[in-house]
Amino acid sequence: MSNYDASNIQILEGLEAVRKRPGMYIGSTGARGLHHLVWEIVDNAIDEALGGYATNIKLEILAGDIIRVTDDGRGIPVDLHPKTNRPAVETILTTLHSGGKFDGQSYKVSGGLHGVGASVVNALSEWYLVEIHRNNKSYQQRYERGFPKTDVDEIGTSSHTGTVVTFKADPNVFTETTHYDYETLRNRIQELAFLNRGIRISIIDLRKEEIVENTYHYEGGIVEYVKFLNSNKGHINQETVFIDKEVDGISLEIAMQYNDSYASNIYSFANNIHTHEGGMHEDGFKLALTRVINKYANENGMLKKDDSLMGEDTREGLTAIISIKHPNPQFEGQTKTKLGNPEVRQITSQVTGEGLERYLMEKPNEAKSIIDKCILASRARLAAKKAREATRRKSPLDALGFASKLADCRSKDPSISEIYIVEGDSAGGSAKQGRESEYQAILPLRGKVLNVEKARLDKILSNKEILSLIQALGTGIGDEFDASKARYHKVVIMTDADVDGAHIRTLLLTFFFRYMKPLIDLGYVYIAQPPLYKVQQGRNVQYLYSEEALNKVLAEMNGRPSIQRYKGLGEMNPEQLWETTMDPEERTLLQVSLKDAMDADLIFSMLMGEEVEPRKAFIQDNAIYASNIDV
Ligand code: 28G
Repeated sequence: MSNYDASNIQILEGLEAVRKRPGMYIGSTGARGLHHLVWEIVDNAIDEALGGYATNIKLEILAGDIIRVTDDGRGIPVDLHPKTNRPAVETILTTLHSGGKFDGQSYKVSGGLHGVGASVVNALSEWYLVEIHRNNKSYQQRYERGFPKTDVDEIGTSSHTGTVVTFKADPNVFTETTHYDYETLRNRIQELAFLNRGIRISIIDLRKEEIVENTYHYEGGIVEYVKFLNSNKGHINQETVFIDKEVDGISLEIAMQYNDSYASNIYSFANNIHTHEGGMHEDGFKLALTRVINKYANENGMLKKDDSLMGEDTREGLTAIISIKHPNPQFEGQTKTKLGNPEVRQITSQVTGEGLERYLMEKPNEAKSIIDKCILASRARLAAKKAREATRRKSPLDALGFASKLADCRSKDPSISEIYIVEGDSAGGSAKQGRESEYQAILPLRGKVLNVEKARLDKILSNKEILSLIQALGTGIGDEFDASKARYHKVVIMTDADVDGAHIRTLLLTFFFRYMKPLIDLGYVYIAQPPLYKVQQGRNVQYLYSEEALNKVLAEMNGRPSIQRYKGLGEMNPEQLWETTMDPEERTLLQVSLKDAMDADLIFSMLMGEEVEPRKAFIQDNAIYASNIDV
C-alpha cells in the first residue's frame, strides 16, 4: 500500500467516525450543535485575525440556511503535501485534528471547548465549498458529506488574499432543526468583536426579503465591553480600569468599572470561551481585588483600625471582564467552562494587583469613589445580616415583627406544592377560596413590591412584602440560597392583566433574578395566565386569553354573545379563578427561563435602574410589541 492510500483510508475512517457519532465532536445534533458548526469556522477566521493577518470577517446566512464565512487573511495554503501529494487545504479539511496545538509554534487561540476544526464541519455538511485567494490566484474545492468532489481547481486570478467557506449543514445529521437563530449568532459575533479588539466582524442575514445586517468593530476591546454592559447604569469610577499584559506566553486582559447598582457582574473568558464556572483566572482576579482595595484603603486612612473589607464588598456594583489567551487551556467542571490551569491564578492575581494598584495611585479621585462605595457595601452587609437572621426564624407569625399573609398548603412535599403570589387582598381572597388547599398556597401581596434594582440588601430586607416572600419560599437568598430548602417547586406569579400587574410581575422577576436566580434556572418560576375575556351565549361559556382568540370565537358564533373583559383578577369569583387560572387540568402556566444572564442583566438594569434615557429609548424601540395596554 502506498503512503497515499494509507493516509486516504485513515481519512475515510476519520470522517466516518464523525458522521457516526456527531455528538462526540460537536456536543449535540440539536440547535446548539448546528450553531457550533458556524463557530468552528468563524474561530478559524478569528485565529487568522489574531495572528495579525486578517482584519475583516463576514458571516452571511444565505437563503436555505446556508452559511458563508469570509476573511481577508492569507488564504489557506494550497501547496502539495510532500507525503500525501494532496493540497494542504484538502488535508486540513479531511483529517481530524485533536484540537489545541496544530504544530509547535502556532496554536489555536480562538475556541477550544470542542475545537475540532473545519474537517468536522465538512464531514457534517451536505456540501462544503472552500474558495482561496492567494498567490494572485483564486482556487476552489467542493465537498459532499466530507468527501472531495473536485480537485482544488485554479479558477481565476485574484488581487487580494483570503478564505471563503460556504456550507450547508446536513439535514440527515441535524434532524431536529437546520434553522439558524439570528439573535444567537449576532450576540456571539458582537462578543467576539469585544473580545478581540480591532477586528471588524459583520453578520448579514439574507434569508428574508428584508436584509438584516450588523457590523461590530471595537478598537477599545473589552473596555468598550464594560462600558456597554454599564451603559444603563450610573458610574462610580468614570475611567474604566484596563490591564493588559503577557506573562509566560499567556496574555491577560482585564477591564473593570463600578456602577451604582448592587449586583456583581464578573465575566471571565479563556481563549474567547465564556468560562461560566469561573476558574483560576477569576479566582486570581478576586484575590487581587480584595487585597489591593484593602491595602489602599488602609494606607490612606479610609478604614477604621482593624476593619477590613470582605471580597463581596469589593465586588458590589462591579462590572468586569477578564479575558485570557492560553496556549494550552484546561477546561474543567460540569459544563467544561471552568479554567483549571493552576499557574493562572497566581499570574492573574499578580497582574491584576499591579495594574489596579497603579490605577488607584494615579487617580486618587476615582480611587476615593471606589473605596467609598466598598465601605458602604460593607456597612450594608452588616445591616443585612441582622435583617436576614430574622427571615430564618421558623414561625410564620410574629418572627418578622408582623403577620405574614401566607395561606399555606397542607402538603409538605415541595415537589407537588405550589405557591401563588397574588396581587392585592381581594384577588388573594378569591384565590384562597378557589384553591386546592392540599397543595396550593396563596401569598397575597399588598401594593407595590420594592424595586430591588434601586435598593441595597439592607433596605430590601426591611420590606415586609419581600420578607414574607423569602420566608414563605424557605430557600434563603443570594449566596445563602439553598434550592433543597424550597418549600414549593412551582412559584406562580399571578397578577392582573394590566400595566400595574405587569409592573408588579417585573418587580418580582427582578427580585428572583437578583436574589434567587437558581430558582429560575431550576424552572420553578411561572407566570399565571388569567383569561382576558369571558364570552357567554346562553349556557355556553368560554374564557379567552387573547384578543386573537376572542376575534376567532366571535367570528364563528352567530347571534350576539355577551362579552366580559376582565380588568383584574378581583372581578372573578373563586370558582372562575380556579377554573380558568389555577386548575392544573385547565390552566396555562408560562415557565420563566433565562436564555442569557448577561442579556437579562442589561435589560433588568435598563427597565428597573436609575438611568432614565436608556429606558425611554427601549420603550420607544419596543412600543410596537406591547399589548394589553389599558386605555
Ligand atoms: C473563511 C472562513 C474561515 C484561514 C488560514 C491561513 C493559513 C492556514 C488558515 O494555515 C495550516 C498550520 C500552521 C502553517 C498559514 C496561510 C500560514 C501561511 C495560513 C479560515 C500551515 C493552516 N499562510 N486562514 N489556515 N497551517 N481562515 N477562515 O479558515 O502552519 S484557515
